[in-house]
Amino acid sequence: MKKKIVGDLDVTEFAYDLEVSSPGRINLIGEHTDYNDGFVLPAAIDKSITMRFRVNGSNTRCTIKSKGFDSVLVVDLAKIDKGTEGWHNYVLGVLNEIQLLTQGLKGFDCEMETDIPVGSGVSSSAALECGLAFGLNELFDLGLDKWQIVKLGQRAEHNFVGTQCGIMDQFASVMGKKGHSMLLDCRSLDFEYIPTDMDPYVILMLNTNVKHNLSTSGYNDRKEESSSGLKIIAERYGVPNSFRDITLDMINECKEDLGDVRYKRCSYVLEENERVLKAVEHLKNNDLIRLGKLLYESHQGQSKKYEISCPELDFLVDFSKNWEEVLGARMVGGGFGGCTLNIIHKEAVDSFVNAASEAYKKKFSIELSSFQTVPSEGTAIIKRHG
Ligand code: GAF
Repeated sequence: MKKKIVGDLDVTEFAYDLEVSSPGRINLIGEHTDYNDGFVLPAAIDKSITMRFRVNGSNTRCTIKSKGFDSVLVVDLAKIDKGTEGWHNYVLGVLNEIQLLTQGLKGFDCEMETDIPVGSGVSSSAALECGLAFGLNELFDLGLDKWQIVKLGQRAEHNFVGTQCGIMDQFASVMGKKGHSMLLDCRSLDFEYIPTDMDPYVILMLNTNVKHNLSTSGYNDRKEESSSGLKIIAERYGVPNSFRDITLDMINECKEDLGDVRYKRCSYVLEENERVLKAVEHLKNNDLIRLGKLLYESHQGQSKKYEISCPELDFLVDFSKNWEEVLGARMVGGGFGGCTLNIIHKEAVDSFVNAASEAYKKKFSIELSSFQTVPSEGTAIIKRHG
């Protein structure tokens, strides 16, 4: 094997003890509802991060090598501080959270590569967090269960990355099941696997390849706007501070106190929750036409009421409306860029992608990319040696 040195580090591919795969996710419907005690309907996808691990014999020295970024992160477990480079904080955050929960972590080497488009709203970040936590749990027999892995991934993002995300992405990455989406009640954390085979329709993702600067600050702002709106309503009616304990009538009656922005945010959350539950009924009844309509309504809410869309996403959703083979489309994930999800007849995929790419390029001078996906298994071991 040929030695490869980056800086003073030997980054030759190593013989590993364990190989883990951790998927990204889509979300059929239910956006920005997770941190609002609401419902979501995500699925793990057939794009994932692959992570190979080995115990390196050191007590505290860890190396994490990313093939995509061609860089190595070296961590001393005795002293974990926030880093400066993008993906480092996901890793550092996870290591820090594991250390807070267990004593069992020791030095390891990890190399990783991914085919999940990064920064595209399909949660390459949760895949990384959960793959790392899951792999280390197996490697060092830390005794964490799946929900602990989900929640520590979320905390890593809160504490080290700075996005006050909900639970959906980590949940979908870890709990995903082939052929199923998952209805998650983000208040109780109860969930149900929903068979999601749409044949002859398929799930097509169109990637705007834009990520507007607002993506972190806008996300946190939305969280603040919805929760401060909720507080006003809950106080006025003396009900618990949860979107599950208020009604649209209450929101309407508080319209003046809420002001325009908070009014829009709060009513969106309740409407989106209702759409998720209806979507599940339509999926169960194989009524894809009604499901598709809900996707369009959902996007309308995200664009006009929650204001997390952007011109590129709106353009692609509007474009799809001219195609009868597309039953529905909407933005996916945190918003302000990333992908649209389209439910489209399988025979129309190629011509639709060609036409959308041409129109998108003409309008924005940006290349569109696309991929088809299917609901897939969650984070899992691929191979173990020894
Ligand atoms: C991001 C967050 F990480 C999720 O928790 C969720 O809020 C999503 O945006 C919007 O639905 O992916």
